Amino acid sequence: MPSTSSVNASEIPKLSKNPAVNEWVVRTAELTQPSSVVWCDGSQEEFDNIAADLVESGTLIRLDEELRPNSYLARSDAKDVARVESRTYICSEREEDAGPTNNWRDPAEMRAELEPYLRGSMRGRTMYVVPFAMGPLGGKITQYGVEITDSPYVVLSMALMTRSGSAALEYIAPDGEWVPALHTVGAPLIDDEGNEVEDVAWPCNDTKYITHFPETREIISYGSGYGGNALLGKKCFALRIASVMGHEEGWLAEHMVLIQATNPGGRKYTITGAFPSATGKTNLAMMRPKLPGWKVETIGDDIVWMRPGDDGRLYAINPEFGFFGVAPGTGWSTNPVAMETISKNTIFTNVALTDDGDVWWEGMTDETPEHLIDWEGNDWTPESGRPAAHPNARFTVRADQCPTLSADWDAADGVPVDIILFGGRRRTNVPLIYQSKSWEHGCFLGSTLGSEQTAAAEGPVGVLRRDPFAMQPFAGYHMADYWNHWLTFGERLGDKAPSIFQVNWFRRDADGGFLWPGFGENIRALEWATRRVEGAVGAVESPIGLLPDTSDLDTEGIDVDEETLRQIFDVPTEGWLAELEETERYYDEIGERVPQALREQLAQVRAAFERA
Ligand code: OXD
Ligand code: MN
Repeated sequence: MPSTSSVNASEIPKLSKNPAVNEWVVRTAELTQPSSVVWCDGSQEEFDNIAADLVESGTLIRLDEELRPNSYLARSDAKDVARVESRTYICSEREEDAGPTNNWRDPAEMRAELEPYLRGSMRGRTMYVVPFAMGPLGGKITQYGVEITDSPYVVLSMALMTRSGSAALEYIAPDGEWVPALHTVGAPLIDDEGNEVEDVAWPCNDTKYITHFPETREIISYGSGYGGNALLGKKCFALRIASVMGHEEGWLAEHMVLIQATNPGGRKYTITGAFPSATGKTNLAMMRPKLPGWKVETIGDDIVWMRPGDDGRLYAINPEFGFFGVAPGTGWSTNPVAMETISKNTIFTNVALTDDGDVWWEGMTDETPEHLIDWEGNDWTPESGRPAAHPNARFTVRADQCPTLSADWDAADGVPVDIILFGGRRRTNVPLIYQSKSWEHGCFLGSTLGSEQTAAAEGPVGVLRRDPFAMQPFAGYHMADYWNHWLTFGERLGDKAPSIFQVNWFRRDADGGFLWPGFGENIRALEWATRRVEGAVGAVESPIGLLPDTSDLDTEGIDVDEETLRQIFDVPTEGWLAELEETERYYDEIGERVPQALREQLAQVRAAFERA
């Protein structure tokens, strides 16, 4: 039964050493009018109590204790299943600073527009205050934030995805920087007339706003309880706001995986990779390499922050503390490490429930169960003719449950990067791997990255969409300025700059079949990259970049014959000229701020095709 009176401001604890945090908490409570305010300490006891309450209220289903210890299933509202880019706004002072890839709104106007939605939005609910760190506590690259939310599901998710609670609060110094991140599901339990409204398992609002104020480093999210819309440390802070911070302060906030690959001789390479949403970043992060003697260790699967260190190299951290991975397609044959990671202490969202109280999704096992309860709570059989799990169903789990987690994953100041990968889901044109000719050329590759649309965001699945640096939905400022920022690192890092490679695990043959086995076999492409870094192997010049001599690619033990290799590395002139034309159109859409250096790269690639 919700309390009909809202909390009294004088009763709200002021637990931060930073008076601005305390004031913001009080101000937000006065605006949103919750019935109580709880500062989260991040303890296991707190987690367990909230989870127990959510089981009782029907938001969470506790899974079978033997099969999936201490794990839960949540089913979202069917209209709240992915990030909503159409309702995501960058509210910079000047429109041109948001650029053509973002929805821009004037900050004052947006605040005024949000005010009536936020006023009373938490009535009858508890307002949770979740201090959190993005990055290892006390690290040089780390940043701090406080999320206020009225969603206990979000509190649990933040506890898995970030270093949160009292420990993080301690690091917000009295005059230290921190990002206020306000989240409400927009579903008060008391209406404007004072009547009680019945709660539902997944409260949300048909109207959604995911808003960012880059100059004042603030986030306000209204109406959604799902993933990147609601776990504000992730896309909103660690990418959109952090990319602006990085632009101003000389560092990079990227939508990247972060791994270490060790060769049979014991040399360890740190690799980051920008891949658009749902293109197998988690599979790469947790790869079991199929080449004998190789080891891959995991540091992060989604976001990387990089900053030049005192030695002139580029240092990287994973600012997150957990994985919010796409469940469908994750299985014992494709990603056994992820399957082990999520064997316990995991929250699943929008997957199917088995009759014995475990979870299931398409691609998890070779055999499909005969009966399930689908992600919407309905009976399901293989004959139902619809997926049992939502295509964007997720698992949320702490990173330290990952059996391949690197010992360096919590290194306070990060690890120096050797290799940067750019990769999309591309049926045609793009070879398995090739190297950039220079830093500028590498930036060109990043800026032209594209991928076939997946279910991680709204939009038609399968259509090729430009996703430069995999940051199209996440760069919090003008895309061309962002490209320019990347270009500046060429000079700053000089010969200490990581080597850049383009990869594509998804090339298809004429019948639509995948040409390359992918997954653990991708180590064969990475192995070539590491040998290039060592200068131990040559490369073949091509108009698009430096290709492997196919005899340098280790294909022993896999079913990839010479003809297949030829197709995998084919660089079709016609297809590329069409693509370059499209790239030029795309650059024109981004506008006149596109760096001249990138236009020159485009001209050089085109000229090389014309010469060939
Ligand atoms: C994600 C995404 O959830 O990129 O990581 O959409
Ligand atoms: Mn992502």
